[in-house]
Amino acid sequence: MSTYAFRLDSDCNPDAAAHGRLQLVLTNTGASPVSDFVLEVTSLFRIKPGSQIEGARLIEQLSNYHKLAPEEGFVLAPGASWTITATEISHTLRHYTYGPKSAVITLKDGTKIGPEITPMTLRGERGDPVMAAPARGQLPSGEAPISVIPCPEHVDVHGRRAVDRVLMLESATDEASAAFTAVSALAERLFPGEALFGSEGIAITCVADSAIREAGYLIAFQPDAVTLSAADMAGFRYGLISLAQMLRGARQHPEDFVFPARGTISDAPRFGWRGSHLDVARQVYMIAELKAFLDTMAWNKLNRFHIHLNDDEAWRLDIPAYPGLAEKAAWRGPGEILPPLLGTPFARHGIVYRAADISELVDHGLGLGIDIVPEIDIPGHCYCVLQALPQLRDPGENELYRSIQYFPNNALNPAVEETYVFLEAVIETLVRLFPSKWIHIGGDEVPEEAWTGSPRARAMEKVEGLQGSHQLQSYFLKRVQSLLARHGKIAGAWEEGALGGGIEADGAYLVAWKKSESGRQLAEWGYDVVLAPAEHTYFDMAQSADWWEPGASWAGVVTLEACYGFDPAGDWPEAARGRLWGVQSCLWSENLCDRKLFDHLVYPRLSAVAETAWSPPARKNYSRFMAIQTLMPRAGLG
Ligand code: TNX
Repeated sequence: MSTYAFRLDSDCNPDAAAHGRLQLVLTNTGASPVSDFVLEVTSLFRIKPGSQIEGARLIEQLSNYHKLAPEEGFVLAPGASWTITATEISHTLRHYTYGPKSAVITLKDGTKIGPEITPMTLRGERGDPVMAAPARGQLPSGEAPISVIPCPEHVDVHGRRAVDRVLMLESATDEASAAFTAVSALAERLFPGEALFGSEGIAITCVADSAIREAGYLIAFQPDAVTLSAADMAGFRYGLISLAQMLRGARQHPEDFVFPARGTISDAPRFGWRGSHLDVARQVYMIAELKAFLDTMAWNKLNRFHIHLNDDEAWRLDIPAYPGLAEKAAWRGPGEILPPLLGTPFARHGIVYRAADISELVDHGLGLGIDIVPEIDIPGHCYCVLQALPQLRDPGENELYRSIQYFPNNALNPAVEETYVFLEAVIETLVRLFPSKWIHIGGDEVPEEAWTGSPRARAMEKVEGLQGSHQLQSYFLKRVQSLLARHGKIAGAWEEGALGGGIEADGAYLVAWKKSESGRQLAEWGYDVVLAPAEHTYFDMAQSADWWEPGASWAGVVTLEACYGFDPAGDWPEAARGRLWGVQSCLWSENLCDRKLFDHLVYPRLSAVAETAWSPPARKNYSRFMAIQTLMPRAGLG
């Protein structure tokens, strides 16, 4: 019997061509020669469609899925290698994570063999991926000796109490007791066995005080008593989290931190919107993983989870009125409407979120004070939607356009009426499942040439007096916004939602992601704004320029210090400041087929964004942050 085995190596030489030279080297590590085979590979690079490739023919491609075959008659003998060289690639490859992520070789009899894939090298040099967490720094002198992130607004504490005891509720309002139950359960999930809360120990008296600001709290320490005052459930929750953070810090690093015996902490968030976005379309996330992430958000006092539910590469939410949609578009694999992409194994792979899954997630969030803000990304990023529901295309469309990720004709068409029937059904489902006041409708990265080949779109331009893709998009987003308004919902969109006349500012908010300055511009145009500038808050960006640091870097590298150093609205005029709702991070999941990267990319940058969103700018101090960040939880995925 023959035995087949292969290894797929890859290398990048950035100096050899405009975007570098990419080499794929398939070595036959088995005992039999092979011929007439094909190689399928997914990655984060994309070879330009129609470009010259040395050593191979590109016989099929969709975005980062490539099907390659050797020249006719080529035989790959045992021990020999087949080299493919491409010099026209989509973008400069800057980290090993841009390389092949999944692959399969199909022999002429149909046998499929998965090769061993080695991390992509730089100019032939091997290395080890960087996965180390940042080291703990020393607490700078003059800083209050408490281990609370985000840093509280006012701290004036003295002395220390013994910390071999747990936090216990002495007396409380109903709200405070509910907060105590939720925070103790959270602490037990995040730090099992650490015994932070219990029924006998440091007594906490909870007092309702309507004079305290929304979500704020006041802690008064005495040698044998702690009083926690707040006006609402969120305030009690955050006060209890701060107390638990102090207890942990004082236990683990008594040389720097105390659980105070006297004094006060008074605290309230700078912004009402303290968010994290996660792309659950590019990869498969189980509900349990999302809940674990929410737990870490809550410990950082973050309160908005923006869940990106669809993209070109998948549609995750079951829409009962369109049962075929998720059934088809949530799955990638051979013979599916989507091939494997971004590391998907060469077998059917995906996940559908049904009503019960969403309820579980929403309830988990509500218990932690986190609103789940769903995003349906339209009209762009809809390749798989249009594959699953081809009736949403203009049958007369006669021109090819590609998105930045190389998906062909991937935007819902504003001039196809059934689009709105479909979106009404989607919105009906979203409204039923997500209690959030906000529904995000995407609006990003629609190719400028979208719809130029659509006779219906051209006719609509005439009838409605519109011109070009931006104005068509504005028409489309406004119509969807009015569907949302009927349900009393506010529409969110990425900053491109302002193009071509834009979405109505009333009943909308925009997420500024391109540059720190773009948010200011939007605010001056009258939009409410959430800031998520890629150069500070995109966790998919690598943390150094090192090839072996995982991530992308189209927006540059986002070191922990650059992330922490983000100064929202620092130079905004007063009038624009009033439009700033807050700050959020974004994690796009292209690289997260390897779930082990999750913690490395997210933590402690999550805590850095949380401190920016919560603390007064004058209170921020990177050295103090570095001394505390190692105490913050990680989701532990993968
Ligand atoms: C841009 S940011 C996108 C996403 C990609 C991301 C990768 C935004 C609104 N759109 O489609 O995943 O870059 O960093």
